[in-house]
Amino acid sequence: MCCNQGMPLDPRDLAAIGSDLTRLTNLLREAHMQLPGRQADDFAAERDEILLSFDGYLEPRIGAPDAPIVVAVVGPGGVGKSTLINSVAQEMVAATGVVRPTTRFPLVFGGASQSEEHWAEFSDRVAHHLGEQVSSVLVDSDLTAHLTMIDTPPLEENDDVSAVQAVAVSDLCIFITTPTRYADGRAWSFLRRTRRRGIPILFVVNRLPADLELQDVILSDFARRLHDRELLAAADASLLFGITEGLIDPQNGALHADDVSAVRKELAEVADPAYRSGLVDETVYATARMVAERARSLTRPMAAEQPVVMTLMDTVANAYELEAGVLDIQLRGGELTDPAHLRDWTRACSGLAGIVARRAGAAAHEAASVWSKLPETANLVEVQGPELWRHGHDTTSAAVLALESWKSGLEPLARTHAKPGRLRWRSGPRAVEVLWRTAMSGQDLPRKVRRKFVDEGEQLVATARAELSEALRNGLAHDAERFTRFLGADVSDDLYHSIVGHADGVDARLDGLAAQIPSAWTDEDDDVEVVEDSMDQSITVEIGEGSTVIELGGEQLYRRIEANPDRELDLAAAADPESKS
Ligand SMILES: Nc1nc2c(ncn2[C@@H]2O[C@H](COP(=O)(O)OP(=O)(O)O)[C@@H](O)[C@H]2O)c(=O)[nH]1
Ligand SMILES: [Mg+2]
Repeated sequence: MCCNQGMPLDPRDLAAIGSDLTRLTNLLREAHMQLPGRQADDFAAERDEILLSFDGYLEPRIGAPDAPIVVAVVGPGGVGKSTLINSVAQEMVAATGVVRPTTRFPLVFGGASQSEEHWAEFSDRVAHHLGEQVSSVLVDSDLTAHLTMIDTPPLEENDDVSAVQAVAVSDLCIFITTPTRYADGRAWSFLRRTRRRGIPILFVVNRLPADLELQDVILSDFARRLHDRELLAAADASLLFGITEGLIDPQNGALHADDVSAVRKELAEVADPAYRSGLVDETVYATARMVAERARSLTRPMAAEQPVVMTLMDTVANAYELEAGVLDIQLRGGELTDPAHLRDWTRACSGLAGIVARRAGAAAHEAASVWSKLPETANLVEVQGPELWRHGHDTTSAAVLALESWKSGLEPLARTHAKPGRLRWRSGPRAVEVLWRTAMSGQDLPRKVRRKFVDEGEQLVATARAELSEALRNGLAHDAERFTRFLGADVSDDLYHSIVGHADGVDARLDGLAAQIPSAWTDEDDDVEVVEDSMDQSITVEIGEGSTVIELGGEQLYRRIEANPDRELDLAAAADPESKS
């Protein structure tokens, strides 16, 4: 099956894909939605899944293209995942059983002869992504020297986390099911997710009845369903692997090697160091395509929420600005401070802070009433309850701090406006006392004091008052932050433009390499060309020019299942109703 595979990718090309992806994923790590809620959660989940494709697979695989092939075995409970692994190994590697679930935690099955360095790196990565409860078994055989398999808990357990993570670190996925389980809707969302990972999926139907006609009916029906969901290149039963119900050897929990010869042969081929690069290139290529495509899709909701974020910010800014304007007018008219308070700074300060808090409360009420009517924030206002409708609990103390800091700036200010030699050091504090009262009361400096300052102290008072107004605004701004805190940190336009730019860059590089990738479909599936090769009695089916090759040879049917990496996928697809079963 290895002809038509093209030249393996040059290591420099692989490394170049790796550095393109490093730049893209580093940008992606900063991507987030600003509006809280379900969309933000979905966004974060999608972003993390894309990053997992890179951290869990692309980066280590590109770093070690010659490391053994990793195959994840996934499927519903009790369909024979563990049995398949034992059958491939012809050894009792994984416990099997009818009491479900027998496989509670992922199990990694590798070769004793694999390089220690590789095994250590791989075990670390698997433990990191699949959890510490992963166990591993090393078996010495020709197959496992270059092949690692991961047995996983049943799909319906643990919200499929183990299976998703196992697929995340693998080169190839074997999905196994049975005639009674294949139509089960539960698996579709998982398979769709697996497809979005960009990994080839090999479909196995275990425990088929011996009747060949019946087998064909079952396999054809499954193939049609898979094709309908774009999980299989064609509605063709020969693209699937069937295993006839056989006797299990109680010694090793395995079927006879002959019963699983097609699967074993396929695995031996993909793992063979001479041809391994075909699968590695293909999976790296498709996964990188998916990363670029999904990264680009993620920028859409980020960009789309910007006008909404802007409106929400404006609402808050306007409400608080209105109150700040009122404070300003009252400050100039000297109406902010009760003349009785002017005798004592502490009273004047706390009285003014109280006014700031009341104005903040009015602004909060206004902003909350607008936010409560907008779909993006209605829930938020409800969840936060009465808190958003009035000023924050620390607004008064924040205003006191702002006023104190204003007052402590008055003496240096007074000195900069003093006529030379007219403000002695000793009289500084005295000037401050006069100045804060003057600023708050809306009046002018007393005549005796005016003489000490340039411009009769007019500029000094104007500046002190402007700074007081600024302090009051700061008090309001502190309160307004309670609203803006709900919105995540600003996302710059640059971020999503950069993500799109880098995703396009990855695509452009992949376009240049597509000819070397056996399954890089460039056209729709109808472009099927059959190339006869009578010499070894095999038929090569080529889908699209220089692209997917499915080889059907002699009595043994070698089948290759490829996922089409070129479809548009976005968040809407991820939220497909079928996935909510
Ligand atoms: N007779 C027979 N039993 C099978 C076959 N495949 C699986 N089983 C049995 O089905 C049960 C579940 O298999 P297991 O491999 O543990 O399923 P898993 O949950 O998918 O790992 C075990 O008792 C197996 O021995 C088969 O082809 N023939
Ligand atoms: Mg099992």
